Amino acid sequence: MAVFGGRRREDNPALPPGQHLTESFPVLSAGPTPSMDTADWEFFIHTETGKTHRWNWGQFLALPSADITVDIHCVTSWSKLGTSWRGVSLDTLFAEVETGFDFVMAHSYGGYTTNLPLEEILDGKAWIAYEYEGAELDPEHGGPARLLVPHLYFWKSAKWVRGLTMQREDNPGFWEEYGYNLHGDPWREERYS
Ligand SMILES: Nc1nc2c(c(=O)[nH]1)N[C@H]1C(S)=C(S)[C@@H](COP(=O)(O)O)O[C@H]1N2
Ligand SMILES: [Mo]
Repeated sequence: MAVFGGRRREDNPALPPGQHLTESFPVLSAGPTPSMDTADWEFFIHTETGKTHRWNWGQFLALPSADITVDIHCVTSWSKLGTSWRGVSLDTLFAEVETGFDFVMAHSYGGYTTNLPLEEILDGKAWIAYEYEGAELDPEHGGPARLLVPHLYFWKSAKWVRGLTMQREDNPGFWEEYGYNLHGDPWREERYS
């Protein structure tokens, strides 16, 4: 019997524990895909002082953008390596935001929410992505724009993102209320609470 060289796919060092590779791009949505006209789109960051920073689609696209190539990891165990996106860094969006709160709740058109520590979305770790593989982001994958937080399980990457509300405590979002982990680091297998 021939012994083949090379690694078993599941031994790939880019794969977090318990994950397997997929070449396809599965769609995971808890509800219907909202139909969003970019003319009505806006993104907000709301802070504890009552101040709301807002960007409409034109203002958002005028911000400096970045090309990002990252691996993504869904808690249902698929991982997809080397996905490429264009988006606006959360560092850019937070540049003029003053807050003393350490957590955010991400809100999506359609009602989905997910909670994140502020430090997990700053310093080059998260983007609002609006292109995937060089084309505008498909609505079923979160277009016109989605949160992209690739170092955490992909449920944290809110599709159809609408804004972020600063919160004092790490209150749970949609899946976290159902028992998903508050933090969601795939390398530590923080799947459930
Ligand atoms: N608004 C919204 N965002 C969401 C979800 C959702 O149901 N609604 N599902 C999450 C989950 S569980 C995953 S794995 C990814 C899936 O993104 P994809 O459908 O582009 O693969 O989106 C995340 N963001
Ligand atoms: Mo997921």
